[in-house]
Amino acid sequence: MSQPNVIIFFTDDQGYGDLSCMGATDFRTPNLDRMANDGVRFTDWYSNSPVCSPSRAALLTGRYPGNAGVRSILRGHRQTTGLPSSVPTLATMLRDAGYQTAMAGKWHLGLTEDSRPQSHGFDRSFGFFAGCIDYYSHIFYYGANRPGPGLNPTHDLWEDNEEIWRNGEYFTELVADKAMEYLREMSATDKPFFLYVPFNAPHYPMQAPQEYMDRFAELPWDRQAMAAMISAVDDAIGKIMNEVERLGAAANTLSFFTSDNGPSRETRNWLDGNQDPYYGGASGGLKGQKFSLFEGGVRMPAIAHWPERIGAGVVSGEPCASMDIVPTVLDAVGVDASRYELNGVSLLDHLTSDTQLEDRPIFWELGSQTAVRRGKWKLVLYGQLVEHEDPIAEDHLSNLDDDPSESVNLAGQEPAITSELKRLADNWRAGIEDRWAQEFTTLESEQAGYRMA
Ligand SMILES: [Ca+2]
Repeated sequence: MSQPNVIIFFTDDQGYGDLSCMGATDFRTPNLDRMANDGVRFTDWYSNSPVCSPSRAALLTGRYPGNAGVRSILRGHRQTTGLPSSVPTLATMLRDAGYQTAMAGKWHLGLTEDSRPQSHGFDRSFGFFAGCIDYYSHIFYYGANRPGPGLNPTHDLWEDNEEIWRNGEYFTELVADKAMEYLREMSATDKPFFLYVPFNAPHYPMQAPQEYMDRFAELPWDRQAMAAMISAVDDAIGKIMNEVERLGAAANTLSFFTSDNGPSRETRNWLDGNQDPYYGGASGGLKGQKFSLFEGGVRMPAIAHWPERIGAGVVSGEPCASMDIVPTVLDAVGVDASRYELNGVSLLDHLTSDTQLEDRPIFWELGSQTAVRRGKWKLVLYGQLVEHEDPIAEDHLSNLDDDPSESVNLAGQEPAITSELKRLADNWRAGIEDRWAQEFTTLESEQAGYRMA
């Protein structure tokens, strides 16, 4: 069998509940629903971080963010360093295996030339490098009111390291067009391809063309804008998947869809002149938002799709994480994963023959928060619900089988489980801190605190 093509679709600040196949009754996402019906939909899929840059680092390297050199949200000025060039990405790994590689969308792993997509294995790249842009002017407006460079808004749209201007064109639609262009280019050769499509939507600013807003005219404004932005993403994914089909590559293309972190409550979404929180994103009843290590911050909608190898209509309840995509793809492609330092595990047998995964703990950290899930148990240390707020408990233990919304703290009732998980989490966190101090500490000055956009 020939090596599969690989596509990763990634959304930004999209909550667990915000697809119609994940239970949203006020949204319509027919293309993603079809992808889920034709593949595997995950109920217990996790991002490796509740914020953008570390989550992307884990997705592309197969490592915990702290082992990949990116632990916090990266800044948006042009001197911002990011993912170290010593850390291999899926693009470098696949290019070494003979693949063509392209990306269209949001990078957010550094702006200096040595941290950009082209320095991390992508042959072609289109999009922006900062954390977000205005969807029509492609300007990063969020460097203001901070010390250091980047005080002014900065234009941020690039193709292959050349700055380009497409003023007035909606970014989600530009991403779809460019992804299809790259697909056509790559399909004209006999090499397999890897296409990475990290949409900026539905990250703030909440902007969508009027035709998409009109689809959800019955919703309140904040929810309407979220629905419209995700509907535009859904249309873009439908167009890209149709292009894959038209090019004759559908059967042997392994595609993933997931989001980078939970829904944002930041006041920047709203932009109505008041500093009031935004409630347009839905975590499907889970606790916490973006920035939180409770489930709402890190549990994500996710789909795997590969017509030739993966059965249709499967729902997986195995705990999986974005760092598992790299080892899964390497396994599918036939590359020896032991060549690389990886923290994720291959999901290939689970996806293709429904075998269970071996039990393993999955860890998270952000600022003073640390968390671990093992089996049905989840322990969150100093867990916050949103940014800028105090932790709600020093130790918060949940049984996710019975209580996926982590409403009851069982730490007092289950001291043995709590102390065992706390030991695991503290050991893991200490390892991350040691590694960081030895290998990545010089990067810290260019990484923003976790409060920054
Ligand atoms: Ca994000």
